[in-house]
Amino acid sequence: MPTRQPTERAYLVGAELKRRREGFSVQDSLAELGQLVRTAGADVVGQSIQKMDRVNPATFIGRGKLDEIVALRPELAFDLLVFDEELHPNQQREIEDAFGPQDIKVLDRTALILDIFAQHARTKEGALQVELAQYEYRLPRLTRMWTHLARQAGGAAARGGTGGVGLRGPGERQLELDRREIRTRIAHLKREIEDVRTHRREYRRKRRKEGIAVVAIVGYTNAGKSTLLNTLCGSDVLAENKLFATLDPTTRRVKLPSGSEVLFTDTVGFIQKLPTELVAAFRATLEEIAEADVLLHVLDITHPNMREQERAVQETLEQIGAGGKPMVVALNKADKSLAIAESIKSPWVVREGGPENDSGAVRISALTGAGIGDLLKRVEEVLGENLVDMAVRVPFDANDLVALFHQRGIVEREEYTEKGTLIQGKIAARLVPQFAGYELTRRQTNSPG
Ligand SMILES: Nc1nc2c(ncn2[C@@H]2O[C@H](COP(=O)(O)OP(=O)(O)OP(=O)(O)O)[C@@H](O)[C@H]2O)c(=O)[nH]1
Ligand SMILES: [Mg+2]
Repeated sequence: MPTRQPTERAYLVGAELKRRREGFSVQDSLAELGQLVRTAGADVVGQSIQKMDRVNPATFIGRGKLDEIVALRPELAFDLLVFDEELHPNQQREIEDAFGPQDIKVLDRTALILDIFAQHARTKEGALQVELAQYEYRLPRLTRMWTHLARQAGGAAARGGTGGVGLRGPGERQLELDRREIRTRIAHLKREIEDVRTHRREYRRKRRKEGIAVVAIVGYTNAGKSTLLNTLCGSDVLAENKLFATLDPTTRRVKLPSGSEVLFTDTVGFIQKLPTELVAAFRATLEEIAEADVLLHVLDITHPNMREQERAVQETLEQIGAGGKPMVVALNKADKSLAIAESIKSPWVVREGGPENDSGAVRISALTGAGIGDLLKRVEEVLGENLVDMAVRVPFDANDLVALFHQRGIVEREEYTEKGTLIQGKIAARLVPQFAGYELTRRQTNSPG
């Protein structure tokens, strides 16, 4: 009978730098790291925080602190040492060496996230992107730990077994490949991902031509994005109380209150300290967000770090060039929030009902469906808000544009002239670029009819 590997034990390390950037406190960040560790399948057996002026270039934390942690090992019997910040490959090596001849896996936040991604990728696109990110991360880190542990995992790993936290995914194959081969593999992956991007771009072009608006659901991991998509369209996208439950984008058609249909996409959640290389590797997926018409930002108002999460999402959006997009904010988990309204003293939580404030945030429960009607109205407003009065002359060889105006806009006058079809009416500003070159007049309007 196959025996299950015992659950790996992890010890967490956080650093409190004097010149700390804004956002999560070290404690909150470590708590989140603990959740990542558990999602990856290991237990947390202890943690240390070191206050320091600057990073030690050799071992990241101070030598004395590291020795303290080494001394704790016999008692706590941890297999993993997980740092909340990205480690330089040399630091990782030095830390491993500090444990002498005993094996220890030294991971950082990035490696952990990649590990979870490797477990959760379901589609070819997701798998390709994770593999690329993992090779790029591991290439400069072919340390004793990797080589030794991969050898230990040996045949089992080669047959598809797991090397435990931090070694899942392509890492198991890594030993058989030298650096040069890895580089070849990276180049190959990049080409394949480029194909995915081209395909997605083509698909988006088609959608745009048909005038179908796209709403991208964005938000911190575990905010409730997939639950919301499920409630919106009665689907059953995997929604779990796990970090990064979703990796691959899912797109569904949803009817707005006015009857028009739009597409909602649910995709990978964000997290603080997401390294740029990881964001870059996920470009094909993230472009879906960057090219959406409207972003629907789902916030978990019951999370004590809601504000910090909101900011982390905003920063990532800026990083992928989606910072200035029109946005609707959904204040999610309202069903749970009243009970804890007092404890977190959030201004979002204490007021009841409908649109919440000037920014137009809407309180909802993705789980019970409360507030979803209001939310969709708000989405519709933002999507169609900026109707413009426009007159165009469409040549006969571009008749699909005439059809588009009829399908998506309000045609007030139509005439056939020698040079093409003359149309005057109202249409959503987001569709205007499609008529480039054929426009006669245009002005902003405030009334929808
Ligand atoms: N009480 C309550 N729980 C919710 C609500 N929405 C989502 N949840 C729970 O929150 C957890 C995360 O939900 P998901 O929909 O998987 O979150 P997500 O944003 O898709 O997360 P990732 O895919 O991991 O980024 C699940 O356990 C959901 O049941 C809500 O409105 N109320
Ligand atoms: Mg999800």
